Amino acid sequence: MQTEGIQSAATAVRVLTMDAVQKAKSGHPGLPMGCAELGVLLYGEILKHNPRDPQWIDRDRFVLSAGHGSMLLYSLLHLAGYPLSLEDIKNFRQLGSKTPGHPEYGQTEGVETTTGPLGQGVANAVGMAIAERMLGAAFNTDKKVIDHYTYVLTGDGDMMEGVSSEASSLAGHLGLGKLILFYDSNHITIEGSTDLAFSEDVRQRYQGYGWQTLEGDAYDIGGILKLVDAAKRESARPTLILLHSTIAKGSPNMAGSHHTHGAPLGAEEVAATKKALGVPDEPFHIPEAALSYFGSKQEGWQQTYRSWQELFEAWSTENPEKREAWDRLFAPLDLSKAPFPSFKEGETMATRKASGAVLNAIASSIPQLVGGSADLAPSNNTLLKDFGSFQADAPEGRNMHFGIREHGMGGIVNGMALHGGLRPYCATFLVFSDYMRPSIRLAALMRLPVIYVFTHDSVFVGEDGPTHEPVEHLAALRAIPNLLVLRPADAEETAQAWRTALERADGPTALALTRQNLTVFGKADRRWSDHFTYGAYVASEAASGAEPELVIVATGSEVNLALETKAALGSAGQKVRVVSMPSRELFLKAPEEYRKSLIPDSSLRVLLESGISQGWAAVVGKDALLVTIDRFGESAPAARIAEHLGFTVTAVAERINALLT
Ligand SMILES: Cc1ncc(C[n+]2csc(CCOP(=O)(O)OP(=O)(O)O)c2C)c(N)n1
Repeated sequence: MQTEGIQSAATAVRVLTMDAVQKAKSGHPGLPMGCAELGVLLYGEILKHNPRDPQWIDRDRFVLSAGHGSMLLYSLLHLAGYPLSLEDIKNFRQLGSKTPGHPEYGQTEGVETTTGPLGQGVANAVGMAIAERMLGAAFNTDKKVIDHYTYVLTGDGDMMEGVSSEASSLAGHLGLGKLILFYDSNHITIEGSTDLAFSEDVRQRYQGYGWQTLEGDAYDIGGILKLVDAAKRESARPTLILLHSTIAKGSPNMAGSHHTHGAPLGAEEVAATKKALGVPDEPFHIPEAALSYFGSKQEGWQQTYRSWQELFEAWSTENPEKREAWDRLFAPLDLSKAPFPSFKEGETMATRKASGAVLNAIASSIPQLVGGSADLAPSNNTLLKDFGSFQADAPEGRNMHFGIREHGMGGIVNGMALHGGLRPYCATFLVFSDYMRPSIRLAALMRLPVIYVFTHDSVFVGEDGPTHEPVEHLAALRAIPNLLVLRPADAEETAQAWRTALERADGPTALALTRQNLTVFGKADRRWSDHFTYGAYVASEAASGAEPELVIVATGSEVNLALETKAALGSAGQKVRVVSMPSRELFLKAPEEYRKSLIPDSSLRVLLESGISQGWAAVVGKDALLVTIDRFGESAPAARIAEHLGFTVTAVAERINALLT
């Protein structure tokens, strides 16, 4: 082992970190300095990776869950030879740089996921390890073309956040033996010592989850490698390696202090630290031995990489069918052969049920589609009936059982999507989307094409009452940039919504689906499915030739209500156009000409949605009549709630008549 080279590289990590943070006048030097040796061991000795091909599918994954320690990752990517220059390091935290404050997926090659919101990285890593297990089961023969580990580095903060507990609990249940978590236990967080708020026995907790747990010293190089060997030998359980460490190790006067967590050390202390480390007091100085250490690794990495490619070629020759399946899996999704079901006009069906029918019809033709629910599959209709459950002893299953862990589920599906080769979906009641909102936001930020099946999408859930009745959730989800929210109005629109979600490659989609039955309606616009991409279309036209005097814009279940109301208006209904708007975001992005033709400025406008009114003025104008629900729901049968809140044909017709006369 090249102890001297490793030590020197750790010094380089400390220097780059101190100087980058000092130059940016902000950042977190503590963790990178405290974990420098571990970081060097990961990138130099432990990870199977190739800096010349950061996308290599069979690389080990490394997730820096403690994303505030981003300089650890950037220093190592630079030293190991990833395309991240010293200039990039000098631009730490600057606009448009490859070295943003917290690692951002898609900005920097070698960054596997966006981290910073603590705990999320743990859930991402669990998702990556699940993906590895699934794909290994699908493709491996005696030649293991998918055979890699997922490593994650966490701090006290990650260990405190609930999302990591949810995900770790599931990882233990699933026996993810190729998941290895390092816990940088430095007993320091922002406010001071962890004694202030964190006194549990983390090892015992993880033992309770069914993990192997190990413990060591963050500066015992040989010891760490032995612990990793032990972790790798354990194939039936994930492993937690608790490492005792000192925040800002190397700083003579500030090591161990919470003041090093999130602020530059200051020029004087940087100079003192460099002196103590025995390096010249020059900014961004990298010792020669550090460079030659990583330089000496390149040949081995390339050899391992070439061996995998040879293995892959041999496997392809021996298993042409598997190879074909592989190529299909990693190619952009082709829906041309997916047998989307059709539905009959007049048929009544809840959109959650239609969604289940769509999923089951297309699942065989889209092998990358995997997912499940947070214990609500029978209600969410998300079970793939022809495929088994994914479990420790059934890695070929395509149905995930996330348990009642919405937040963990959100982070895990992000990890599955990040891994590559899978198109994951997950499900719960719309009202509980709040429980997973931080992960949804990250999926949107990372542009991951995850699909959320959110059922029971309104107060018409009924008897379960206001705790289970979403009112603000559609608006809250629409507020997340790059999240596409689709609220289909009948079974046909539901199929189109699934198609739209699957065609989307650069961001997540939330499907808001009903518990209650809706009638499949005849669509006035024959090109409605094309116009779905514009977010809205004419569901029912005003009497031919006439400019509509009034336009009712409705979403989801309220389109049925709008159509029935129009019918009930009698001859006055002739002046009314009904627009179905499955997506407000898509409509707002549609060409202005289309928007104006659908909702002419000259028409009276009514908006019908069983949710809060926030955001609708931008679509229908400030003077429109908003039939919305700007309060919590009630516990009662759905029909009674509809009456109570004015969501009946009679009540809506009355308000519209008042407008028309
Ligand atoms: C969800 C979330 N809450 C709060 C923060 C703000 N925050 C960033 S680091 C940190 C303390 C983390 O302490 P620890 O994990 O021990 O890191 P260390 O001090 O060792 O660097 C906090 C509260 C965050 N990034 N994410």
